[in-house]
Amino acid sequence: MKITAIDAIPFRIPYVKPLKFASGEVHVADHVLVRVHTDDGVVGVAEAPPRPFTYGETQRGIIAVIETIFAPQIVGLSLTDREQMAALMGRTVGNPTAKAAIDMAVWDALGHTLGLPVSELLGGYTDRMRVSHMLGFDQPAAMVEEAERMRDVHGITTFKVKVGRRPVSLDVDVVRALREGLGPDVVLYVDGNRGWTASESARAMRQMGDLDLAFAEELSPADDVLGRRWLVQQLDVPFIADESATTPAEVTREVLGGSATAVSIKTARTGFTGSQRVLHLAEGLGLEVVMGNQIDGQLGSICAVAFGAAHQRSSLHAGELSNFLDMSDDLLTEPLRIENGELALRPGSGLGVAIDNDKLRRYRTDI
Ligand code: MUC
Ligand code: MG
Repeated sequence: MKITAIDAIPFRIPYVKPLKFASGEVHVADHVLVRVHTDDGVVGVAEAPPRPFTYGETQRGIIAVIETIFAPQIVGLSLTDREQMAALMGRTVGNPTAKAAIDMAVWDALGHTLGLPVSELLGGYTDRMRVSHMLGFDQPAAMVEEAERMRDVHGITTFKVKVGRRPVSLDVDVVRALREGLGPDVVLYVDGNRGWTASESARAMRQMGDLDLAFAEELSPADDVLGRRWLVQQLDVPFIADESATTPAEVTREVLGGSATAVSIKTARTGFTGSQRVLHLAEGLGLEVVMGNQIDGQLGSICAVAFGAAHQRSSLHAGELSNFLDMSDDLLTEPLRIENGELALRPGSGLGVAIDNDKLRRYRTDI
C-alpha cells in the first residue's frame, strides 16, 4: 500500500457546446489526469480541472505543484496515511483541485487494493443519484430546447440555470421561459457566479418570485459582506455558497455571518477527505447540501457521484453530474450513462472505472 509515484498528465478534449457563465467560459477540457501508483502495482486515478476564474489554478500550475511539491511529500506514505497527506499538502496554500485529485486517486487506489468500491468505503448510503443539469448562458429558446433534450433523452428534471448577466431581465426572461416551457414539475434553481450586485440579485429574485425556484447560488460576491447578508436574509429559498465556501472554515464564516444558508460540495476541489469534513460540518450546522459540478469530465463526475451517493445528506437533492455530456469525447473505457434522470455508481473496486489508453494517447498533450 506504499505510494511509489504520482503522475500528472495534461490532456485536452474540446467541448461540443461550451459552457458560459458570469465568471468565465469553458470551451476545452484542459484537465490533468492524476495517477497514484503503489508498490503492489495498483494505480488510482482522478482528474483536476483548472478553473483560473474560480481558484487561480492553471493546467501547467497544477502539474508543477504536483511534480515539485506534492509528489515529493507523498511518495513513500501508505494509502491509509490520508491525514498525513492532508497535513502535508495543507502547508501549501491554494491549489484545491491539485490536492483534491491526489486525494481521490489515493482513495481509488485504496479501493482497488482492498477490493471494495470507494463509495462503500466512504459511507455506502445508496448506489445512484438523481441528476441536475447546468444550463449555461444562451438565448431563452435555446436554453429551453437544451433542457427539453436533457429531459427527453436522459430523463433529467432538475436544472441549474446560470444567471448574473446585465440587464437582469436577460436571465429573468430565460428562467420564465424555462418554467413556462417545462411546466411546474421540473426543479429550477439559479447560480449567479457573483455576477450581480446584492441589489440586482434582490430585484431579480423578486421578479422571479412566481417561478418556484428551489435555491439561489452565489448571486453576488461574498466579499460584499453586508450587501450579501442583506440579500440572503430577505430570500425565501436557501442561498447556496459555492466558490465562497470551499473549506470548513469558509463555510463556517459565511453561514455564521448570515451570507449563506446551504452549501455546494465539489469533490473536484475538496476531494473525498475534505468533502467529508464539509459534509459533516453541514450536518452539524443543519445546512442543505447540493453536489456541485466543476465542469467535470467523466472521471470527475464519477468521483462526485461516488461521494454524493455515499451519504444521506449529499444524495437528497439532485447532483450536478451531467456537464460531461457536452464534451466531444472522454477518457474512460466505458462511458458514463445518465438514464431515467439518474447516474449510477459503477460496480467493482475503487471508482469502478478504467482509463482507455488509446484515448489517453490521443488527448494527452505532453508527448
Ligand atoms: C458552478 O456551480 O459555479 C462555474 C464556475 C465554477 O467554478 O464552477 C462552475 C459551476
Ligand atoms: Mg456555482
